[in-house]
Amino acid sequence: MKDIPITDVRNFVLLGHTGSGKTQLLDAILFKLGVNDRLGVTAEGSSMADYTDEEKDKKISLWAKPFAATYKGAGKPVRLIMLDTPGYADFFGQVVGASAIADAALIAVDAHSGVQVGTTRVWRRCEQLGMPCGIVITGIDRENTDFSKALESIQALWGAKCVPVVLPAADGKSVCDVLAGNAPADLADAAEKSKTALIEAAAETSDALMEKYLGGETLSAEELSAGMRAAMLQRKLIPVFVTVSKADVGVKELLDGVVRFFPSPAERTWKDNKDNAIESRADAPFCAQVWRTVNDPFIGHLVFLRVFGGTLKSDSEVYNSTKQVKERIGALQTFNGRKVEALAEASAGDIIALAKLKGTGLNDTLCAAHQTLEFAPIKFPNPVMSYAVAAKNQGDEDKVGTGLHRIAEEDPTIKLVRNVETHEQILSGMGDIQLDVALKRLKARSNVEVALSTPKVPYKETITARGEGHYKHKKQSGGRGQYAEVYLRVEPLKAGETEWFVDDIVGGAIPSNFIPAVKKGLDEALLTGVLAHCPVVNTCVAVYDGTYHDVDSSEIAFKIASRRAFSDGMMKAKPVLLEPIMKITVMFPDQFMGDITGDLNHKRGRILGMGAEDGMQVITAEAPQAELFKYSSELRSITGGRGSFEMEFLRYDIVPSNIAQKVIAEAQKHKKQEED
Ligand SMILES: Nc1nc2c(ncn2[C@@H]2O[C@H](COP(=O)(O)OP(=O)(O)OP(=O)(O)O)[C@@H](O)[C@H]2O)c(=O)[nH]1
Ligand SMILES: [Mg+2]
Repeated sequence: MKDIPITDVRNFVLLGHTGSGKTQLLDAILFKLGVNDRLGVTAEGSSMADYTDEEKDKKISLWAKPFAATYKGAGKPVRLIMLDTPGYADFFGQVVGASAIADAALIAVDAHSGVQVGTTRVWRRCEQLGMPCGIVITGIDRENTDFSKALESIQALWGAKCVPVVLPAADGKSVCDVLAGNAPADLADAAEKSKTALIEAAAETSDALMEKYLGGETLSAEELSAGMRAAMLQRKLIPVFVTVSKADVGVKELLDGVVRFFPSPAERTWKDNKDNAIESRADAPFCAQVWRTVNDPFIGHLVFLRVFGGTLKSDSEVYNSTKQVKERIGALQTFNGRKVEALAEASAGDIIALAKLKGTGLNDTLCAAHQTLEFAPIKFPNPVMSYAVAAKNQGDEDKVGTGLHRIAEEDPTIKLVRNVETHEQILSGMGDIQLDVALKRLKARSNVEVALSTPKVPYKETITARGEGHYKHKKQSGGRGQYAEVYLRVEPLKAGETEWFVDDIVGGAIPSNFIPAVKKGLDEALLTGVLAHCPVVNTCVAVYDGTYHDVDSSEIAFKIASRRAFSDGMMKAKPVLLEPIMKITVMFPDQFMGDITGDLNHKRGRILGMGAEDGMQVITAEAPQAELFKYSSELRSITGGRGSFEMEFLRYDIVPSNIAQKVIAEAQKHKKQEED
């Protein structure tokens, strides 16, 4: 913004387990800063932040959303850019997007529940990003909660660098600033201890400050402030706040703390994909990245940008360096829930939305004309559960496809892919609630419904030995006949080899003009193996002999002969069925260890490693994909929502013979039904 220098901008993201009070806190802030004229309450559906019908219905946040306000509490105005994120595990993709572009994180911990799996997950994300963090303890007004206990459990996990900068009064109706030196008697000792820890953390950021501190001198307010900010930036200090949002307790002190401790966009170093630091000054060249896109039925395609450097003006032209196209920019908009405001310009730290861009999508970099810098794309998590989707009503297939593609465009953790091997349309995501929301959107927007089913496993086939194959195709029926004979050898492809076809014909036993037809026949044969009609992989075919007929041989005859010769060879080469094996990382509280390992054993899983990390048990294991399509909901029911997991493809492995027999019998039954 024009009148507020970058040093007075603070951009942070709210993170935490679901129900830890992030959105309620944001509503309290928006009310306090006059953005909303009443206090929105998430539980009552009146939140300014959780404003979509789906959010009101589910009473949780579903999207990462930016909010902007000006705070004048500390004298000069400070521009606050705040991002709310969902804590529910299915929507972790939103956390990944928002945290990738925020300057700092404020992690909410509910005093009643303490650190939960969702808290650990966001903590690990912050560690991975080197993100400066603060913590806000919420819910101390609930029965059987104790601020000191919550603080101790946080410090036990994340260390003494988590230092309270405010302390709640015994009645929970006010907080005191530990640096102000006016703590009531019952908090005086605790306040003094925190104050010393803060001063030491500040002093440790520079030799000059340390010397002064050790020499017994008092650090000036500016020195202390600069030191504390540097300590937070280096993740050596994690200021801890406490709020009772609905009662407006600690909210002002939190905002003062954000101004005092959190880095400005000029202090956080951002880099492009070539590791060059971005100049954040308002007069530096403009650069920004798209971290979220929305297909709004009324507004159309919207992109949300985080500005990292320079200034963007409305009605201007910029360069999309990712797609290498120019973009015409109209109005710059900020959203506070439904409330839209037009801005004349935006600079480092700002998050704005742009409508009607021609070719700009998620992760793209926009920059000033003649600039070529690009930001590394944000890496979103892989989907962990899949369904086969089909239109409920015949004739709706196209509408379902386009509608779901538009929904997947808005959420990078939802994917819609046609599996060419199983011929199914596969919808994948992070969990049942996310997919349920997506399908409700589809119904509301496109008025179509879908049927979901467990996807077919994309099995493959291969051989484990050598095999000789032969087929003579000979037909005489009235006019011109058909004739072709092929001899071939199949064997497992050697590791690292990619060339699967060998022409070993000598002396023109098969004339060279028919060799392409022979290869084509094999290409087709490799698409449907001999066991369960699955694609054949890692198999080398050498065609070494054959016969032909001057008149009756044709391309089609050689295609048929080579295809059948291949099947013959493959049958003799000890064929096996292969299935995809996934690697999963499961995180959960200790008490579920037995249930989770038992369940994994039951799923033909193999545990690769286990250990305690950040207060949670973490197991890495591999298991067949066939067993994992529903793991997201199964894990939720085992742990009552207190576990989370990630999944990635590892490799294809041989299916154990007892299971393979069932799959093969099923496939053959299916094929027979199709043929009948
Ligand atoms: N007693 C009490 N209740 C709170 C406090 N903060 C939030 N709540 C309530 O806790 C519930 C969850 O609060 P939200 O702010 O929606 O939680 P959230 O962290 O945004 O949850 P997700 O959006 O799912 O991640 C709501 O019913 C709030 O009214 C608090 O400090 N004290
Ligand atoms: Mg929320």
